[in-house]
Order: sequence, then C-alpha cells, then structure tokens
Amino acid sequence: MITLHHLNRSRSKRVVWLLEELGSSYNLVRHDRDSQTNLAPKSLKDIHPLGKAPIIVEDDITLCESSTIMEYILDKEPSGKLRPAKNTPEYYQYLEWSHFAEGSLSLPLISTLFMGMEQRDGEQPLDAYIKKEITVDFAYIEDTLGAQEYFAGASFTAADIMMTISLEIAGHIGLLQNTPNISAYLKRVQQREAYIKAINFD
Ligand SMILES: N[C@@H](CCC(=O)N[C@@H](CS)C(=O)NCC(=O)O)C(=O)O
Repeated sequence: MITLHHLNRSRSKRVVWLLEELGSSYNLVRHDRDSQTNLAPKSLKDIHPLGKAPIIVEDDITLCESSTIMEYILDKEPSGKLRPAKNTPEYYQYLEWSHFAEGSLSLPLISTLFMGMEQRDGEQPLDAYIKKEITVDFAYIEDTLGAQEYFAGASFTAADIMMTISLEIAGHIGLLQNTPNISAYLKRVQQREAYIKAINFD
C-alpha cells in the first residue's frame, strides 16, 4: 500500500485528491511546516534527500515529484481512469498540461509569490521575463479553457488535478482578475467530492 507523506498547505494535496478520486487505500503521514520559516520539517528529509512534499513510499520505491507520483499511481490503476488512452490527441494534451504545471508555470508563479513578499528596490533582472511568462501562460490557459471543459478535452483527468493546485496559487496572488474561463473552471472542479475530501486533510 502507498504511504503518502503529506505537508500542510502544499502540492501534496494533488496526491490526496488523486487517491480519493480513484477510491484507493493509502496511509497518510502528516508533516507540519515550521511555524517560523514555513519550510518543511526535517522529518521529510529523513525520507527523501530533497526534503519536500509530496513524497510517496511503496515497497522499495520512494518518489518526490508530484507529476511523477501521479503517473506512478495511474500506472497501477487497472480501470485506466483519469488518464486518456495512450497515443490519442487527448493523451498528449494530458501530458502537456501535467508537465506544464511544474515545468513552465511553477517558476513565474512562485517567483511572483515571493516578489510580493520581499522589500523591493526597483526592477530586478528577472522581472521582465517573469511578467512575459505570466502573460503568455495565462493567455494560453484561458484560451484552452474557453475552448474545452477540461485540460485534456471533454473529460476530467489527473492533468486537471495538477493544474488546479497551480491555479489556486495564481488566484491567491491575484493573477486571476481577468480570467473568466479559469474562474468558471475552478468553480466546477472544486465541487468534486474527492477535491473536498482532499482539502479537508489540510
Ligand atoms: N516540483 C515539486 C515541488 C515540490 C515542492 O516544492 N514542495 C513544497 C510544498 S508545495 C515543499 O515541500 N516546500 C517546503 C520546503 O521546501 O521546505 C513537485 O511538484 O512535487
């Protein structure tokens, strides 16, 4: 059985959400952020050298990267739920968005989050790049969700779980002011029973 090492207010909500969607059995071990630094506690570093969440452990496999963990769980799922059939156009949309969440969107998103927290003295070297990335990425997301209901087409998939958590961070830092398609999408997916269970773990 999978053991999920869960950190409060973190991307590990993605994994809880996926496991709840699939109705899988799992052990959940809670770890709490340091109340001063907001960083992960040492207990996560004892499990994986990166010391971040989410981490899953099953038999001799230990993984620490949310999109990889999602693939691992889906590989074991006999129903084929939440991931389109391989070699279809939907599969490649699924793959693109699953990787986009951490591969492309994470840098401008987390940079914007931290830029909002620090004392700043004028423009910094990365500012123009981050601004450009935010504009391009959110236009692409908004257009996609205007054309189809979910990231991989007409059906909800694990790519939606990956993207929703990133979009929630975007909302938290004020990036969803002019994005009606994204806002309507979030309302839709946040009504899912498994999502509601996952947020209650925090
Ligand atoms: N790309 C990684 C990011 C993992 C990550 O940065 N996790 C954060 C929580 S959302 C964390 O553990 N931060 C605490 C720390 O770095 O001390 C993933 O998607 O799993």
